[in-house]
Amino acid sequence: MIDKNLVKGAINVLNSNFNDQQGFTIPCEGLYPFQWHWDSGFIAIGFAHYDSNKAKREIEALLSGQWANGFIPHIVFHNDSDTYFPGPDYHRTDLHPDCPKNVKTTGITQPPVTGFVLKELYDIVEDKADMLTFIKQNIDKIYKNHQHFYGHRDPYNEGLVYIYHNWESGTDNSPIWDEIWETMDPPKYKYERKDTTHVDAAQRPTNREYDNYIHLLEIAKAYNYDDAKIAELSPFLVQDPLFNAILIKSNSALIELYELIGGHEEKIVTLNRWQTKAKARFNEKLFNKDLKAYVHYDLRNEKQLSYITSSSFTPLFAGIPSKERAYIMVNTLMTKFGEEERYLCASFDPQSDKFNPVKYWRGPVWINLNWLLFRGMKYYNFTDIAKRIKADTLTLIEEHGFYEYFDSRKSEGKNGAYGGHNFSWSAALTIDLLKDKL
Ligand code: 9WN
Repeated sequence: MIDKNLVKGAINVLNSNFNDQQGFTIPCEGLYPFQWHWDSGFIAIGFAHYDSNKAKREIEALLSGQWANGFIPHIVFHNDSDTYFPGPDYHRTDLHPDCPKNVKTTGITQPPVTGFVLKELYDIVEDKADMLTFIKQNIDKIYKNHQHFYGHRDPYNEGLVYIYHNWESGTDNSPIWDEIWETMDPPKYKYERKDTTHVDAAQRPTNREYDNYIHLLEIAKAYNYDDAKIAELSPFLVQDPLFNAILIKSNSALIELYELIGGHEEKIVTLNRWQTKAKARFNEKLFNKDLKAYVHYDLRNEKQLSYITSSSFTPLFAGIPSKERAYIMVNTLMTKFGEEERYLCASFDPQSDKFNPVKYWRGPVWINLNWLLFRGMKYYNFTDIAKRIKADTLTLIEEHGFYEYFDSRKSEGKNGAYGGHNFSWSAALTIDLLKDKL
């Protein structure tokens, strides 16, 4: 039974965050006033359930920021706003010859959701022919994006791509990065943070952490956003299981969509080649047998970063582990994250002393991660766990509203919602979860 009020509330959030003139949706007013890459993908899924035109416009607006070399940036600055740092003038992507000429963007990316989102849009809408026309117009742009990843972000030709900034991971303030911050000693930059004017500083990264974030961007700018130079010299170079799982899932979606369209055999052969290599290396390099979960790999310092986060389980979403391994991982997840007095799923190992239940990506529950895990559990037939993730997610939204992140501790009750309010992907994915029959 679909809760009509919740759907109505979610639609209100999405519609009021949608910029009709420019055809994109902000993640949340004030705190995030531009178009963000992976946010837009999740947002389009929400739109597809009630307004396929907006879903298409959202993706088109994101792709209007694509670079000539295929790169899709993490923010597209369609508009001006002084409520966010670093804003449109900071990034200087004009230093790179391939940056778009008509719109400003950043020179970092985010988890490449657009491929699998196109397939979701096709599956959701009623007018399949219309959506397929849209997909035909845009699918090659996503293919080119994946080509760029494997050509420029995989220095050892392993089938695994790196990220060079924590903001590329989407899980920006995860304790995973702490070991890397210890290898860096950035200057104390002078800039004015805006995020802590919108949200309690206790729920956001520290100033010293922000110095690291800015330092990595300064390095990229100093090398004119040249991938080869960044790969050689950036202190942050990580193969992230969430990022790579999303890329692999998007590869699968592109294969299915090209098959549906017909006549793209060469691309399908290439995509299958990428997939075989990527999945094999992923299983070999990113699984940690002692922790019984996938972990991040620090390519700069050549070592696994041995922590368990909610990202550790997202390979389920992309069908990467064998059934046996999936069973082992799910056992890890339920032992560490799944106790009765906790909502699924904390973003960081609740048994670790680095766990912080209120701070941005260091512990709270995020709705997009829950959605990925829900889908992963469903795919591997862990039906009861999938149902629990769905129920926990909807309870959090019902109790608090469409916040950005939530406390995993049930004992926090009414106090346990943090970050931005009327947050777009929380609304969009609530609609999708409510429509799911499970
Ligand atoms: C930096 C927009 C984005 C999300 C990220 C989330 C947060 C930005 C920030 O907000 O990151 O990109 O300023 O903190 O961590 O996942 O895409 O919602």
